[in-house]
Amino acid sequence: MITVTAFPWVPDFARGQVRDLRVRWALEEAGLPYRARLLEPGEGDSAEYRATQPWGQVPVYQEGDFVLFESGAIVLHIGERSEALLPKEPAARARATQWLIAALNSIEPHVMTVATLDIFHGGEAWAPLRRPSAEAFLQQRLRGLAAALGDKPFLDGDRFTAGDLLMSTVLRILDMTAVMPETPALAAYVARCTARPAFGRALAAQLADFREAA
Ligand SMILES: N[C@@H](CCC(=O)N[C@@H](CS)C(=O)NCC(=O)O)C(=O)O
Repeated sequence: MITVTAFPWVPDFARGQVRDLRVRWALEEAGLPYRARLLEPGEGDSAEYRATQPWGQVPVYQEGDFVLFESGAIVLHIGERSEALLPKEPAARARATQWLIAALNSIEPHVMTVATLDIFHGGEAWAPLRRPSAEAFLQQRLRGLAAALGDKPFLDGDRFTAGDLLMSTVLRILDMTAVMPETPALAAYVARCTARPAFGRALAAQLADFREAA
């Protein structure tokens, strides 16, 4: 049985955002059954857990002896087993991977800069000095993304891929910030991705785990 590590508790603002959601969503798209393994208090700091995730973070994916960390790597691994995430045709598969890496490498760092400012540093004297340039840079990235999306339903055209899964989960992080995207097409894109039944099941499962662990 596949297991995915997750937290039993996070603050309210982070519920529905923790990165095990990406893995749960990919598993739902692929139709692979899994079980969430909720970390015990302090387990993230243990040598045993750090041997599977160097920073004590979630998610960690495990299937038998095979263990993997990094949500993007895990989604790609699951994609190997499902055309719902990675097309078989080599060029389309490479483009899906390209968008997944773009989500994690070209968009997420800038989303996280603003999210960290808004969520954790809002009250600090330096935050208002840093924020305008951080948001301006992010908006520039979002404009480029919106232009690449154009009027297509998904980043590579008509077909949802692992690239859309990662991109939409990264864009959802903006729900926790005060950023008003200048690009309404991206909000519609996120809504289109997250309207998928597999996303709904993944989100419901993460939220249910928080409720049940309370
Ligand atoms: N790049 C990692 C990031 C994982 C990550 O940031 N996990 C957060 C939850 S969303 C976490 O475990 N935070 C607790 C910590 O960093 O100690 C991935 O995508 O898997």
